[in-house]
Amino acid sequence: MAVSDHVDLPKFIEGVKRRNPGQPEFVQAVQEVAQDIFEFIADKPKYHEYQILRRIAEPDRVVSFRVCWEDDKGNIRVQRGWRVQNNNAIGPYKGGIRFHPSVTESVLKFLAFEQTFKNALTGLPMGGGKGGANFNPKGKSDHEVMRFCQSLMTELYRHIGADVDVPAGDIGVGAREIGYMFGQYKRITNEFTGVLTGKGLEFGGSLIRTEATGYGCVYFLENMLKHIKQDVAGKKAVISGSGNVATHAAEKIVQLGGTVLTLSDSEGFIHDPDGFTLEKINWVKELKNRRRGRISEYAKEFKNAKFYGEGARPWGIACDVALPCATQNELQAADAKKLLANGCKAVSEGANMPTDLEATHLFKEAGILFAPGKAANAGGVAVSGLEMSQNSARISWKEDDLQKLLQDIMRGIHDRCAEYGGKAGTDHIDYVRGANIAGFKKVADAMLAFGVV
Ligand code: NDP
Ligand code: 2IT
Repeated sequence: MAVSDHVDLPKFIEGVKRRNPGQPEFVQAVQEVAQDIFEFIADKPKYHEYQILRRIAEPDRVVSFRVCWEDDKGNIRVQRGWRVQNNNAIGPYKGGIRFHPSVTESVLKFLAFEQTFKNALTGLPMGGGKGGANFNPKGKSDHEVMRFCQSLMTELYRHIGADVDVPAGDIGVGAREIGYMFGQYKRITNEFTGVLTGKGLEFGGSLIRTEATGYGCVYFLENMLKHIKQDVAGKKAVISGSGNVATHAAEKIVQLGGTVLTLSDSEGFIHDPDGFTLEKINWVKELKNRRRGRISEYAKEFKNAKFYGEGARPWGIACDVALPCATQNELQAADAKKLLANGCKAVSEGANMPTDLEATHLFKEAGILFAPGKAANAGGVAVSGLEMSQNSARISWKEDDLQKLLQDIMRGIHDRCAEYGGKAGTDHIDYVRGANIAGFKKVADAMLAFGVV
């Protein structure tokens, strides 16, 4: 076999940009990983010779399809759906489905790429994938959402399977949507298998899957703080988002004795100087999940709270820790500067790639604790992996056992990041570097074992 020339980092990035025109999110995600990997493999020629990073940064498969559905007024609507199967070296493709008008092939390719590293970090046998559609569930009736989910699954079913590719939820896809999609899959195939995770408890779902991403993100924060001999109790937290990840992260912060000052949605953020209690967080869950309302309504219910509109983000509120839990690139350089100036000590990413490249560099330079999403939000997919195991064995594990497994997995991820991101002679951990290298190494070694396929 010919040994190809070792490509250097700038040439590699240039190639990624050239091959993926008009896909800035995907290029950004690859760029964030590539520098650390190039340093790691500098003295390991096999990874270069076998073009491992180049191969991970080229999805195994991108399936794109039309999704037609009929709205309540009888209009025919046309959406675009995708499933990106990035890499299945260590297990079946696994990753969520996102419904949001901003979904593009670039966004799903970035998410599937990140998912490959994240899933490897969990220690469970799961490859990386992601899917979605440019469908906006806001303002749609239950029946419209049902018809959309059924139409999407009528195409998607042929590309997935319990041992092939196992989707789950993400932005805009929660218990309701998973129920509709699972029902349609079961109807078409006449099979009851663990083809989706995040299912209802009545039909094969796992306890604590709903809470797992937000809780896991706070457990990761707790592990980082422990490393510098601090804890969550007494810390003031600023959180963005008000969906699944944000509300459960908020709940865990409060349970551990911290104070949550903010939550947000795409229209703006709420600052509650009294702090969000567990009762108030339950009120937000009810608002978002059942009434499908807007976070601005919180200020009408709780009079001390103030709503900042026009898409304002919460990063200017003084805090000890920040948890971005809404969406990609929601925390930029100016926001990072505000957080640092206000004395923020730690950032734990509940969302995927919420901090852009410039802001990431500012956090790294400042030397604060900074946990990238692929490590900090891996609790969700980890419990999805446990849901798959339970489905295969046709059993349901107890809540206490699952809670402990989640905590153990998050500690394991922290320690894997520390192993590869530690700096000799100091106790500083570069969690971004650690997560990138630990995730890469597992996938890369499996790929080496398979040869050129
Ligand atoms: P939800 O749909 O439950 O909530 C999303 C929240 O983020 C909402 O408050 C939403 O506001 C806000 N949001 C979405 N898009 C934007 C935007 N463009 N600008 C500002 N705010 C926005 O999703 P999740 O909580 O499940 O997901 C949040 C993040 O966590 C995503 O990055 C997702 O990929 C990541 N994640 C989720 C996991 C899971 O298990 N669910 C696992 C790991 C990561 P609005 O209602 O106005 O749209
Ligand atoms: O980004 C993610 O890790 C998720 N949306 C969860 C994926 C999963 O398969 O549970």
